[in-house]
Amino acid sequence: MNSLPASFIVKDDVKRALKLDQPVVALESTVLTHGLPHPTNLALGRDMEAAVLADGATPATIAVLRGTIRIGLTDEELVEVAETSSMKISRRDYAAAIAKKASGGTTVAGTLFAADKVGIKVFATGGIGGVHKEGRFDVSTDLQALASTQMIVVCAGAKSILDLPSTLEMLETLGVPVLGYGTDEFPAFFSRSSGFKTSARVDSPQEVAEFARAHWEIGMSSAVLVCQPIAEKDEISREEVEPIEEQASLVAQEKGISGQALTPFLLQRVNELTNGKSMRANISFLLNNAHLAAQIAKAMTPTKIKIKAM
Ligand code: PSU
Ligand code: MN
Repeated sequence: MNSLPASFIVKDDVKRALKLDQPVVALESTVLTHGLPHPTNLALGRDMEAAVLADGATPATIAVLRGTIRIGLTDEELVEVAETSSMKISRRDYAAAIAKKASGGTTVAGTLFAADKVGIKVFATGGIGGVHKEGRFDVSTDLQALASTQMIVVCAGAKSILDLPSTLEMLETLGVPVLGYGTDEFPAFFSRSSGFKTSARVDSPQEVAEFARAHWEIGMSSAVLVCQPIAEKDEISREEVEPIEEQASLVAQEKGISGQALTPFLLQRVNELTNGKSMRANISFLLNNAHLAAQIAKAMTPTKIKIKAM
């Protein structure tokens, strides 16, 4: 952290925890700026931080505020992100945000970049981006970021609005291990099952930590993707959600929605068509993932290995 660029601001408690080798969990903020409406987004942001704290780790929500990259937010700053941020910031967008002194939520790829810069090793999100189904070539930079960042990423699978088999193939191509947490199956965001297999299975935070150490000790430079299925009580069955997702996808294509706007549009449309059920599901697994990430961060400390890039 010594040679951190001037545009980074690390919150004091995060700095201290990292210095003392205590568990820290990074949290993304695109889900706050583009995934959920106000004030649900603010409540979720606070609840995810509380979930991390409750399980013994320091939360570091990452966002860009008025041109500076923030690692860890005060409650006031969290309010600012939830109320006023406008940009969706992935890796290509940082410089634009800094130059314009703009604010925004960081995507999985954006958060991976900033968290890695300060030495955070565990990150919780809802679902990663991947290969889209609509129209021409649209592959989330999340996949490229996962291929090149040594981070444990806890998610509920890839967003089910995506082409899941192609997303899994891409993850394999890029050398990213996909672990099922307590399952052999790749979870599908709103549903516990997808019909596709993970590359390995783990059943405890300790097992995840052992896996990550083995992966990085031999010199692998990719992330370890931990996929925890949504809780049974909040699950939406594939039979129920798939036709709705197809409908949302058709509308997106009719309206010519593409690029960065596509994922937020699809998620919002699915939420309307499920009368808010998909948003409740989303919140449920985001919180569960924050809890699990904190437990994994604890299992990862003290950091026993020197983690080197390839
Ligand atoms: N998961 C959610 N809601 C979201 C996202 C994920 O439940 O809004 C965000 C993540 O930040 C992810 C991004 O990185 O959507 C992917 O966007 P794209 O497909 O444009 O790369
Ligand atoms: Mn895209």
